Amino acid sequence: AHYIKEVSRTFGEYLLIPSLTTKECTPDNVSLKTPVVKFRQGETSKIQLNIPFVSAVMQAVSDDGLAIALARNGGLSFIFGSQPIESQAEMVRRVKKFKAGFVVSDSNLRPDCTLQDVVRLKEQTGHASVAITDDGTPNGKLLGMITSRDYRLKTDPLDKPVVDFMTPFENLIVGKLGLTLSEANTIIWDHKLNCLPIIDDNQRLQYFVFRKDYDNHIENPNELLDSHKKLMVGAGINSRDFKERVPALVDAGVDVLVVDSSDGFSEWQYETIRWIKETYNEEVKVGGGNVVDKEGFLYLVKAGADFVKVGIGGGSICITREQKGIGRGQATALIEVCQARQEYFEQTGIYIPICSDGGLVHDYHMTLALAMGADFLMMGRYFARFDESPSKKLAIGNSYVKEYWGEGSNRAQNWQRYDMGGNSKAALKFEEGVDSYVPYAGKMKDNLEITLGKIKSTMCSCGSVTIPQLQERAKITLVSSTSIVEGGAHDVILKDTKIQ
Ligand code: MZP
Repeated sequence: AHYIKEVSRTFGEYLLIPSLTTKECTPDNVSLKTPVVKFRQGETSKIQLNIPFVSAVMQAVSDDGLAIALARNGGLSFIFGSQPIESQAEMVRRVKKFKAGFVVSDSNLRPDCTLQDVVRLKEQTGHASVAITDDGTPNGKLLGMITSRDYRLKTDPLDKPVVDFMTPFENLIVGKLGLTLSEANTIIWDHKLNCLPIIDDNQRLQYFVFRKDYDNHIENPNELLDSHKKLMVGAGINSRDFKERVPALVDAGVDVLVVDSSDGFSEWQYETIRWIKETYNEEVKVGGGNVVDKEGFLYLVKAGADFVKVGIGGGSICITREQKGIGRGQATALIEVCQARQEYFEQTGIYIPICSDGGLVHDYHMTLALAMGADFLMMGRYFARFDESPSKKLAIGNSYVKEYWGEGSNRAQNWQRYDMGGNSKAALKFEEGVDSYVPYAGKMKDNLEITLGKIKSTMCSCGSVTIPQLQERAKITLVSSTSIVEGGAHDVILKDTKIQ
Protein backbone atom coordinates (compact mmCIF):
# COMPACT_ATOMS: atom_id res chain seq x y z
CA ALA A 1 0.00 0.00 0.00
CA HIS A 2 0.97 3.57 -0.47
CA TYR A 3 0.61 5.69 2.67
CA ILE A 4 -0.25 9.36 2.51
CA LYS A 5 1.37 11.06 5.47
CA GLU A 6 -0.98 14.02 5.62
CA VAL A 7 -4.07 13.76 7.79
CA SER A 8 -7.42 14.08 5.98
CA ARG A 9 -9.02 17.28 7.22
CA THR A 10 -12.30 19.04 6.82
CA PHE A 11 -13.47 22.66 6.80
CA GLY A 12 -14.31 22.83 10.50
CA GLU A 13 -10.60 22.45 11.29
CA TYR A 14 -9.59 25.70 9.62
CA LEU A 15 -10.08 29.43 10.11
CA LEU A 16 -9.21 32.51 8.09
CA ILE A 17 -6.88 35.15 9.49
CA PRO A 18 -7.83 38.72 8.53
CA SER A 19 -5.66 40.68 6.10
CA LEU A 20 -5.66 44.46 5.77
CA THR A 21 -9.15 45.72 4.94
CA THR A 22 -8.75 48.77 2.73
CA LYS A 23 -11.49 51.36 2.34
CA GLU A 24 -12.45 49.85 -1.01
CA CYS A 25 -13.11 46.49 0.65
CA THR A 26 -16.79 46.94 1.42
CA PRO A 27 -19.47 44.27 0.95
CA ASP A 28 -21.10 46.47 -1.73
CA ASN A 29 -17.93 46.30 -3.78
CA VAL A 30 -17.58 42.54 -3.58
CA SER A 31 -18.19 40.61 -6.79
CA LEU A 32 -18.86 36.90 -6.49
CA LYS A 33 -18.68 36.33 -10.23
CA THR A 34 -17.00 33.05 -11.02
CA PRO A 35 -16.14 30.81 -13.97
CA VAL A 36 -17.79 27.43 -14.53
CA VAL A 37 -16.00 26.07 -17.58
CA LYS A 38 -12.36 26.04 -18.58
CA PHE A 39 -10.75 28.94 -20.40
CA ARG A 40 -7.37 30.06 -21.64
CA GLN A 41 -5.26 32.64 -19.85
CA GLY A 42 -6.38 36.12 -20.91
CA GLU A 43 -9.83 34.91 -21.98
CA THR A 44 -13.02 34.62 -19.93
CA SER A 45 -15.02 31.51 -19.24
CA LYS A 46 -17.97 30.99 -21.61
CA ILE A 47 -20.18 30.19 -18.61
CA GLN A 48 -19.97 32.37 -15.52
CA LEU A 49 -22.14 32.65 -12.44
CA ASN A 50 -22.95 35.74 -10.41
CA ILE A 51 -22.87 33.74 -7.19
CA PRO A 52 -20.61 30.70 -6.70
CA PHE A 53 -23.41 28.27 -5.87
CA VAL A 54 -24.75 25.29 -7.78
CA SER A 55 -27.37 22.87 -6.53
CA ALA A 56 -26.70 19.16 -6.23
CA VAL A 57 -27.69 16.61 -8.87
CA MET A 58 -30.33 15.12 -6.59
CA GLN A 59 -34.02 14.22 -6.72
CA ALA A 60 -34.65 16.04 -3.44
CA VAL A 61 -32.96 19.20 -4.66
CA SER A 62 -32.66 20.08 -8.33
CA ASP A 63 -35.87 20.02 -10.32
CA ASP A 64 -36.96 22.80 -12.69
CA GLY A 65 -38.61 24.82 -9.88
CA LEU A 66 -35.45 25.12 -7.84
CA ALA A 67 -33.40 25.61 -11.01
CA ILE A 68 -35.48 28.65 -11.97
CA ALA A 69 -35.21 30.17 -8.50
CA LEU A 70 -31.47 29.60 -8.26
CA ALA A 71 -30.72 30.88 -11.76
CA ARG A 72 -32.72 34.02 -10.99
CA ASN A 73 -30.50 34.52 -7.97
CA GLY A 74 -27.34 34.19 -10.04
CA GLY A 75 -26.46 30.52 -9.47
CA LEU A 76 -27.09 27.31 -11.41
CA SER A 77 -28.80 23.98 -10.85
CA PHE A 78 -27.87 20.62 -12.26
CA ILE A 79 -31.20 18.89 -12.87
CA PHE A 80 -31.14 15.40 -11.40
CA GLY A 81 -30.38 12.57 -13.81
CA SER A 82 -31.97 9.70 -11.89
CA GLN A 83 -35.17 9.98 -13.94
CA PRO A 84 -36.19 9.04 -17.48
CA ILE A 85 -34.42 10.96 -20.23
CA GLU A 86 -37.61 12.65 -21.46
CA SER A 87 -38.68 13.98 -18.07
CA GLN A 88 -35.20 15.35 -17.38
CA ALA A 89 -35.15 17.02 -20.81
CA GLU A 90 -38.61 18.46 -20.14
CA MET A 91 -37.38 20.03 -16.88
CA VAL A 92 -34.48 21.61 -18.76
CA ARG A 93 -36.90 22.89 -21.40
CA ARG A 94 -39.12 24.46 -18.74
CA VAL A 95 -36.19 26.38 -17.26
CA LYS A 96 -35.12 27.60 -20.67
CA LYS A 97 -38.66 28.72 -21.50
CA PHE A 98 -39.12 30.60 -18.26
CA LYS A 99 -39.56 34.33 -18.59
CA ALA A 100 -39.83 36.78 -15.76
CA GLY A 101 -40.92 40.39 -15.90
CA PHE A 102 -38.42 42.72 -17.53
CA VAL A 103 -37.75 46.36 -18.18
CA VAL A 104 -39.72 48.35 -20.72
CA SER A 105 -38.63 51.66 -19.42
CA ASP A 106 -36.36 54.60 -19.98
CA SER A 107 -36.12 55.41 -16.33
CA ASN A 108 -32.80 55.89 -14.64
CA LEU A 109 -33.54 53.67 -11.70
CA ARG A 110 -30.88 51.28 -10.53
CA PRO A 111 -31.66 47.64 -11.35
CA ASP A 112 -31.69 46.74 -7.66
CA CYS A 113 -34.13 49.45 -6.58
CA THR A 114 -37.38 48.61 -4.84
CA LEU A 115 -40.95 49.40 -5.72
CA GLN A 116 -40.87 52.15 -3.07
CA ASP A 117 -38.14 53.87 -5.12
CA VAL A 118 -40.36 53.59 -8.18
CA VAL A 119 -43.33 55.10 -6.38
CA ARG A 120 -41.13 57.97 -5.20
CA LEU A 121 -39.84 58.51 -8.72
CA LYS A 122 -43.38 58.52 -10.06
CA GLU A 123 -44.34 61.18 -7.61
CA GLN A 124 -41.30 63.29 -8.41
CA THR A 125 -41.44 63.05 -12.18
CA GLY A 126 -45.12 62.49 -12.88
CA HIS A 127 -44.12 59.40 -14.83
CA ALA A 128 -46.74 56.75 -14.59
CA SER A 129 -45.17 53.40 -14.39
CA VAL A 130 -45.63 49.92 -13.15
CA ALA A 131 -42.85 48.04 -11.51
CA ILE A 132 -42.50 44.30 -11.48
CA THR A 133 -40.69 42.98 -8.46
CA ASP A 134 -39.38 39.50 -7.98
CA ASP A 135 -41.59 38.68 -5.02
CA GLY A 136 -44.52 40.93 -5.87
CA THR A 137 -44.04 43.14 -2.82
CA PRO A 138 -42.93 46.75 -2.66
CA ASN A 139 -39.68 45.68 -1.04
CA GLY A 140 -38.79 43.08 -3.65
CA LYS A 141 -36.04 43.53 -6.19
CA LEU A 142 -37.09 45.39 -9.30
CA LEU A 143 -37.29 43.03 -12.25
CA GLY A 144 -38.99 45.28 -14.73
CA MET A 145 -40.78 48.53 -15.26
CA ILE A 146 -43.44 49.54 -17.69
CA THR A 147 -44.19 53.17 -18.31
CA SER A 148 -46.80 55.02 -20.25
CA ARG A 149 -46.98 58.79 -20.01
CA ASP A 150 -50.67 59.15 -19.36
CA TYR A 151 -51.09 56.10 -17.26
CA ARG A 152 -52.96 57.17 -14.15
CA LEU A 153 -50.62 57.52 -11.31
CA LYS A 154 -52.28 55.88 -8.39
CA THR A 155 -54.78 53.46 -9.86
CA ASP A 156 -54.86 50.85 -12.55
CA PRO A 157 -57.73 50.54 -15.05
CA LEU A 158 -59.57 48.28 -12.67
CA ASP A 159 -59.42 51.00 -10.03
CA LYS A 160 -57.16 49.20 -7.67
CA PRO A 161 -54.08 50.80 -6.21
CA VAL A 162 -51.08 49.85 -8.28
CA VAL A 163 -49.18 48.44 -5.34
CA ASP A 164 -52.01 46.16 -4.26
CA PHE A 165 -52.56 45.09 -7.80
CA MET A 166 -48.96 44.04 -8.07
CA THR A 167 -49.01 41.96 -4.93
CA PRO A 168 -50.42 38.71 -6.34
CA PHE A 169 -48.08 38.68 -9.29
CA GLU A 170 -45.50 36.04 -9.66
CA ASN A 171 -43.80 34.73 -12.78
CA LEU A 172 -44.73 37.82 -14.70
CA ILE A 173 -44.16 38.34 -18.34
CA VAL A 174 -45.09 41.16 -20.63
CA GLY A 175 -46.86 40.92 -23.95
CA LYS A 176 -48.01 43.48 -26.44
CA LEU A 177 -51.39 43.24 -28.08
CA GLY A 178 -53.09 45.33 -30.72
CA LEU A 179 -56.16 45.70 -28.52
CA THR A 180 -58.02 48.68 -27.19
CA LEU A 181 -58.30 49.07 -23.49
CA SER A 182 -61.92 47.96 -23.42
CA GLU A 183 -61.08 44.85 -25.47
CA ALA A 184 -58.32 44.11 -23.04
CA ASN A 185 -60.63 44.55 -20.10
CA THR A 186 -63.18 42.23 -21.70
CA ILE A 187 -60.54 39.54 -21.98
CA ILE A 188 -59.54 40.10 -18.39
CA TRP A 189 -63.07 39.72 -17.08
CA ASP A 190 -64.04 36.85 -19.40
CA HIS A 191 -61.06 34.81 -18.46
CA LYS A 192 -60.71 36.09 -14.89
CA LEU A 193 -57.14 36.95 -15.68
CA ASN A 194 -54.97 38.58 -13.13
CA CYS A 195 -53.47 41.06 -15.49
CA LEU A 196 -52.82 44.68 -16.01
CA PRO A 197 -53.26 46.54 -19.29
CA ILE A 198 -51.00 49.50 -19.95
CA ILE A 199 -52.41 52.01 -22.40
CA ASP A 200 -50.88 54.66 -24.61
CA ASP A 201 -51.98 58.22 -25.34
CA ASN A 202 -54.66 57.01 -27.76
CA GLN A 203 -56.18 54.65 -25.26
CA ARG A 204 -54.74 51.70 -27.12
CA LEU A 205 -53.22 48.89 -25.24
CA GLN A 206 -49.47 49.09 -25.20
CA TYR A 207 -48.48 46.35 -22.86
CA PHE A 208 -50.21 43.71 -20.98
CA VAL A 209 -48.78 42.34 -17.76
CA PHE A 210 -49.99 38.90 -16.89
CA ARG A 211 -49.13 35.74 -15.13
CA LYS A 212 -46.96 33.37 -17.09
CA ASP A 213 -49.39 30.47 -16.71
CA TYR A 214 -52.13 32.40 -18.46
CA ASP A 215 -50.23 32.92 -21.68
CA ASN A 216 -52.26 30.37 -23.61
CA HIS A 217 -55.28 32.68 -23.32
CA ILE A 218 -53.52 35.38 -25.25
CA GLU A 219 -52.82 35.34 -28.94
CA ASN A 220 -49.13 35.43 -29.64
CA PRO A 221 -48.04 36.86 -26.32
CA ASN A 222 -44.50 35.80 -26.92
CA GLU A 223 -44.13 37.84 -30.07
CA LEU A 224 -42.72 40.79 -28.18
CA LEU A 225 -40.39 38.93 -25.88
CA ASP A 226 -37.42 40.85 -27.44
CA SER A 227 -34.04 40.20 -26.22
CA HIS A 228 -35.17 38.49 -23.00
CA LYS A 229 -32.31 36.57 -21.49
CA LYS A 230 -32.88 32.88 -20.93
CA LEU A 231 -32.00 31.37 -17.60
CA MET A 232 -29.05 29.02 -17.42
CA VAL A 233 -29.43 25.40 -16.43
CA GLY A 234 -27.24 22.34 -16.07
CA ALA A 235 -28.02 18.62 -15.93
CA GLY A 236 -26.47 15.48 -14.52
CA ILE A 237 -25.68 12.50 -16.76
CA ASN A 238 -24.28 9.03 -16.19
CA SER A 239 -21.82 6.81 -17.99
CA ARG A 240 -24.42 4.22 -19.08
CA ASP A 241 -27.05 5.94 -21.21
CA PHE A 242 -25.13 9.10 -22.18
CA LYS A 243 -25.42 8.42 -25.93
CA GLU A 244 -29.20 8.85 -25.66
CA ARG A 245 -29.41 11.26 -22.71
CA VAL A 246 -26.90 13.87 -23.88
CA PRO A 247 -28.53 14.50 -27.30
CA ALA A 248 -31.95 14.90 -25.61
CA LEU A 249 -30.58 17.38 -23.08
CA VAL A 250 -28.68 19.32 -25.72
CA ASP A 251 -31.84 19.46 -27.79
CA ALA A 252 -33.72 20.83 -24.76
CA GLY A 253 -31.16 23.65 -24.50
CA VAL A 254 -29.03 22.58 -21.54
CA ASP A 255 -26.07 24.90 -20.92
CA VAL A 256 -23.71 22.55 -19.14
CA LEU A 257 -23.56 18.90 -18.15
CA VAL A 258 -21.85 17.05 -15.35
CA VAL A 259 -21.08 13.35 -15.16
CA ASP A 260 -22.64 12.47 -11.83
CA SER A 261 -20.64 9.78 -10.11
CA SER A 262 -19.61 9.06 -6.54
CA ASP A 263 -16.18 8.00 -7.85
CA GLY A 264 -15.25 9.66 -11.13
CA PHE A 265 -11.70 8.32 -11.47
CA SER A 266 -12.75 5.63 -13.93
CA GLU A 267 -12.42 4.60 -17.54
CA TRP A 268 -16.23 4.80 -17.81
CA GLN A 269 -16.17 8.46 -17.04
CA TYR A 270 -13.21 9.08 -19.32
CA GLU A 271 -15.08 7.52 -22.24
CA THR A 272 -18.24 9.49 -21.48
CA ILE A 273 -16.44 12.84 -21.50
CA ARG A 274 -14.42 11.95 -24.62
CA TRP A 275 -17.58 10.90 -26.48
CA ILE A 276 -19.25 14.23 -25.69
CA LYS A 277 -16.22 16.25 -26.69
CA GLU A 278 -15.74 14.35 -29.95
CA THR A 279 -19.43 14.19 -30.88
CA TYR A 280 -20.05 17.88 -30.28
CA ASN A 281 -16.72 19.22 -31.41
CA GLU A 282 -15.91 20.70 -27.98
CA GLU A 283 -19.10 22.79 -28.09
CA VAL A 284 -21.03 20.97 -25.36
CA LYS A 285 -19.64 21.73 -21.91
CA VAL A 286 -19.25 18.89 -19.43
CA GLY A 287 -17.75 18.63 -15.97
CA GLY A 288 -16.34 15.47 -14.44
CA GLY A 289 -16.03 14.01 -10.95
CA ASN A 290 -15.95 13.29 -8.19
CA VAL A 291 -12.27 13.00 -7.43
CA VAL A 292 -10.23 13.71 -4.31
CA ASP A 293 -6.63 13.91 -5.50
CA LYS A 294 -4.27 15.24 -8.14
CA GLU A 295 -4.18 11.96 -10.08
CA GLY A 296 -7.96 11.85 -10.46
CA PHE A 297 -8.05 15.52 -11.43
CA LEU A 298 -5.44 15.17 -14.17
CA TYR A 299 -7.15 12.06 -15.53
CA LEU A 300 -10.46 13.90 -16.03
CA VAL A 301 -8.73 16.96 -17.44
CA LYS A 302 -7.03 14.70 -19.97
CA ALA A 303 -10.43 13.33 -20.92
CA GLY A 304 -11.51 16.92 -21.70
CA ALA A 305 -13.51 17.89 -18.60
CA ASP A 306 -14.56 21.56 -18.56
CA PHE A 307 -14.52 21.60 -14.76
CA VAL A 308 -13.73 19.06 -12.08
CA LYS A 309 -15.85 18.29 -9.06
CA VAL A 310 -14.17 17.33 -5.76
CA GLY A 311 -15.59 15.30 -2.90
CA ILE A 312 -16.11 11.71 -1.81
CA GLY A 313 -18.01 10.82 1.30
CA GLY A 314 -18.47 14.29 2.81
CA GLY A 315 -22.12 14.83 1.81
CA SER A 316 -24.54 15.25 4.70
CA ILE A 317 -26.58 12.21 3.60
CA CYS A 318 -23.57 10.15 2.53
CA ILE A 319 -22.44 6.92 4.18
CA THR A 320 -19.95 5.90 1.47
CA ARG A 321 -17.02 6.20 3.86
CA GLU A 322 -18.73 3.87 6.33
CA GLN A 323 -19.93 1.42 3.70
CA LYS A 324 -16.91 1.22 1.41
CA GLY A 325 -14.12 2.85 3.38
CA ILE A 326 -13.27 5.26 0.57
CA GLY A 327 -13.11 9.03 0.68
CA ARG A 328 -11.04 11.90 1.96
CA GLY A 329 -11.56 14.87 4.26
CA GLN A 330 -13.10 17.51 2.02
CA ALA A 331 -10.66 20.31 2.83
CA THR A 332 -7.58 18.17 2.23
CA ALA A 333 -9.02 16.85 -1.04
CA LEU A 334 -9.87 20.34 -2.21
CA ILE A 335 -6.49 21.81 -1.30
CA GLU A 336 -4.62 19.07 -3.20
CA VAL A 337 -6.80 19.30 -6.31
CA CYS A 338 -6.63 23.11 -6.37
CA GLN A 339 -2.85 22.95 -6.17
CA ALA A 340 -2.84 20.51 -9.09
CA ARG A 341 -5.12 22.90 -11.02
CA GLN A 342 -2.66 25.76 -10.36
CA GLU A 343 0.30 23.70 -11.60
CA TYR A 344 -1.69 22.69 -14.68
CA PHE A 345 -2.55 26.35 -15.33
CA GLU A 346 1.10 27.40 -15.04
CA GLN A 347 2.16 24.65 -17.47
CA THR A 348 -0.59 25.04 -20.07
CA GLY A 349 -2.27 28.44 -19.59
CA ILE A 350 -5.61 26.64 -19.26
CA TYR A 351 -7.68 27.33 -16.16
CA ILE A 352 -9.90 24.46 -15.01
CA PRO A 353 -12.60 25.60 -12.55
CA ILE A 354 -12.99 23.43 -9.46
CA CYS A 355 -16.32 22.69 -7.79
CA SER A 356 -16.27 21.69 -4.13
CA ASP A 357 -19.13 19.22 -3.69
CA GLY A 358 -20.74 18.26 -0.39
CA GLY A 359 -20.08 18.66 3.31
CA LEU A 360 -20.54 22.42 3.61
CA VAL A 361 -22.30 22.85 6.92
CA HIS A 362 -21.76 26.42 8.09
CA ASP A 363 -21.75 29.49 5.89
CA TYR A 364 -18.11 30.16 6.78
CA HIS A 365 -17.20 26.75 5.31
CA MET A 366 -18.23 28.19 1.95
CA THR A 367 -15.80 31.09 2.25
CA LEU A 368 -13.08 28.68 3.32
CA ALA A 369 -13.76 26.42 0.32
CA LEU A 370 -13.53 29.43 -2.02
CA ALA A 371 -10.35 30.62 -0.30
CA MET A 372 -8.83 27.14 -0.71
CA GLY A 373 -9.33 27.43 -4.44
CA ALA A 374 -12.87 26.27 -5.27
CA ASP A 375 -14.49 28.39 -7.98
CA PHE A 376 -17.98 27.27 -7.12
CA LEU A 377 -19.72 25.11 -4.56
CA MET A 378 -22.25 22.34 -5.01
CA MET A 379 -24.73 21.96 -2.19
CA GLY A 380 -27.62 19.61 -1.51
CA ARG A 381 -28.63 20.00 2.13
CA TYR A 382 -28.44 23.78 1.94
CA PHE A 383 -30.96 24.01 -0.91
CA ALA A 384 -33.18 21.10 0.19
CA ARG A 385 -34.35 23.24 3.15
CA PHE A 386 -36.01 25.89 1.02
CA ASP A 387 -39.58 26.36 -0.23
CA GLU A 388 -38.33 25.98 -3.79
CA SER A 389 -36.92 22.46 -3.40
CA PRO A 390 -39.14 19.66 -4.72
CA SER A 391 -39.45 17.67 -1.52
CA LYS A 392 -42.32 17.56 0.97
CA LYS A 393 -42.55 19.95 3.90
CA LEU A 394 -43.78 18.24 7.09
CA ALA A 395 -44.55 19.32 10.62
CA ILE A 396 -42.68 17.29 13.20
CA GLY A 397 -43.23 18.30 16.80
CA ASN A 398 -43.07 22.05 16.98
CA SER A 399 -41.02 22.54 13.86
CA TYR A 400 -41.19 22.13 10.13
CA VAL A 401 -38.81 19.94 8.20
CA LYS A 402 -38.29 19.00 4.56
CA GLU A 403 -37.40 15.59 3.28
CA TYR A 404 -33.89 15.09 1.96
CA TRP A 405 -32.60 11.76 0.69
CA GLY A 406 -29.29 10.71 -0.85
CA GLU A 407 -28.95 9.53 -4.42
CA GLY A 408 -27.41 6.36 -3.02
CA SER A 409 -30.37 5.63 -0.79
CA ASN A 410 -32.89 2.92 -1.62
CA ARG A 411 -35.42 5.68 -2.10
CA ALA A 412 -33.54 7.35 -4.97
CA GLN A 413 -32.32 4.11 -6.56
CA ASN A 414 -29.70 6.01 -8.54
CA TRP A 415 -27.65 2.90 -9.22
CA GLN A 416 -25.81 4.61 -12.08
CA ARG A 417 -24.13 7.04 -9.69
CA TYR A 418 -22.63 4.10 -7.77
CA ASP A 419 -22.14 1.86 -10.76
CA MET A 420 -18.82 0.01 -10.85
CA GLY A 421 -19.29 -1.39 -14.34
CA GLY A 422 -19.98 -4.94 -15.40
CA ASN A 423 -23.47 -6.29 -15.89
CA SER A 424 -24.85 -5.51 -12.45
CA LYS A 425 -27.38 -2.95 -13.65
CA ALA A 426 -30.49 -1.36 -12.25
CA ALA A 427 -30.16 -2.10 -8.56
CA LEU A 428 -28.19 -0.77 -5.64
CA LYS A 429 -26.44 -3.70 -3.99
CA PHE A 430 -26.08 -1.73 -0.78
CA GLU A 431 -27.02 1.77 0.26
CA GLU A 432 -24.49 4.61 0.21
CA GLY A 433 -26.91 7.28 1.34
CA VAL A 434 -29.67 7.87 3.88
CA ASP A 435 -33.25 9.14 3.75
CA SER A 436 -33.54 12.07 6.16
CA TYR A 437 -35.12 15.39 7.16
CA VAL A 438 -33.57 18.83 7.17
CA PRO A 439 -34.94 21.82 9.07
CA TYR A 440 -37.24 23.90 6.90
CA ALA A 441 -35.68 27.31 6.24
CA GLY A 442 -38.21 29.29 4.15
CA LYS A 443 -37.50 31.19 0.96
CA MET A 444 -34.27 30.69 -0.97
CA LYS A 445 -33.83 34.40 -1.56
CA ASP A 446 -33.95 35.32 2.14
CA ASN A 447 -31.43 32.65 3.06
CA LEU A 448 -29.11 33.49 0.19
CA GLU A 449 -29.08 37.12 1.26
CA ILE A 450 -27.78 36.17 4.69
CA THR A 451 -25.28 33.59 3.46
CA LEU A 452 -23.90 35.81 0.71
CA GLY A 453 -23.77 38.72 3.15
CA LYS A 454 -21.55 36.66 5.44
CA ILE A 455 -19.28 35.56 2.59
CA LYS A 456 -18.86 39.14 1.39
CA SER A 457 -18.15 40.37 4.87
CA THR A 458 -15.49 37.68 5.43
CA MET A 459 -13.94 38.49 2.06
CA CYS A 460 -13.63 42.11 3.16
CA SER A 461 -11.90 40.98 6.35
CA CYS A 462 -9.51 39.08 4.12
CA GLY A 463 -8.86 42.24 2.06
CA SER A 464 -10.55 40.86 -1.07
CA VAL A 465 -13.37 42.01 -3.31
CA THR A 466 -13.22 39.14 -5.82
CA ILE A 467 -12.93 35.38 -5.49
CA PRO A 468 -9.53 35.25 -7.27
CA GLN A 469 -8.25 37.90 -4.83
CA LEU A 470 -9.52 35.84 -1.89
CA GLN A 471 -7.77 32.76 -3.29
CA GLU A 472 -4.52 34.68 -3.59
CA ARG A 473 -4.63 36.65 -0.34
CA ALA A 474 -6.37 34.36 2.15
CA LYS A 475 -4.33 33.31 5.17
CA ILE A 476 -5.67 30.01 6.44
CA THR A 477 -4.79 28.40 9.75
CA LEU A 478 -5.46 25.01 11.27
CA VAL A 479 -7.21 25.12 14.62
CA SER A 480 -6.91 22.81 17.60
CA SER A 481 -10.01 21.12 18.95
CA THR A 482 -9.85 23.30 22.08
CA SER A 483 -9.74 26.49 20.04
CA ILE A 484 -12.85 25.29 18.17
CA VAL A 485 -14.65 25.34 21.54
CA GLU A 486 -13.33 28.87 22.09
CA GLY A 487 -14.99 29.90 18.79
CA GLY A 488 -18.54 29.38 20.03
CA ALA A 489 -20.32 31.07 22.91
CA HIS A 490 -18.67 29.61 26.00
CA ASP A 491 -18.66 29.97 29.75
CA VAL A 492 -21.90 31.91 29.75
CA ILE A 493 -25.47 30.79 30.34
CA LEU A 494 -27.47 31.46 27.19
CA LYS A 495 -30.72 33.22 27.96
CA ASP A 496 -32.91 30.64 26.23
CA THR A 497 -31.41 27.65 28.09
CA LYS A 498 -33.22 26.13 31.04
CA ILE A 499 -31.27 26.58 34.27
CA GLN A 500 -31.37 23.23 36.11
P1 MZP B 1 -24.53 18.07 1.06
O1 MZP B 1 -24.54 19.42 0.44
O2 MZP B 1 -25.89 17.59 1.40
O3 MZP B 1 -23.57 17.96 2.21
O4 MZP B 1 -23.94 17.09 -0.05
C1 MZP B 1 -24.51 16.98 -1.32
C2 MZP B 1 -23.65 16.07 -2.16
O5 MZP B 1 -23.63 14.75 -1.61
C3 MZP B 1 -24.15 15.87 -3.57
O6 MZP B 1 -23.81 16.90 -4.43
C4 MZP B 1 -23.48 14.56 -3.97
O7 MZP B 1 -22.16 14.74 -4.43
C5 MZP B 1 -23.41 13.81 -2.65
N1 MZP B 1 -24.43 12.75 -2.55
C6 MZP B 1 -25.68 12.70 -3.04
N2 MZP B 1 -26.26 11.55 -2.66
C7 MZP B 1 -25.37 10.88 -1.92
C8 MZP B 1 -25.57 9.59 -1.30
O8 MZP B 1 -26.66 9.06 -1.29
C9 MZP B 1 -24.21 11.65 -1.85
N3 MZP B 1 -24.53 9.06 -0.73
O9 MZP B 1 -23.14 11.37 -1.28
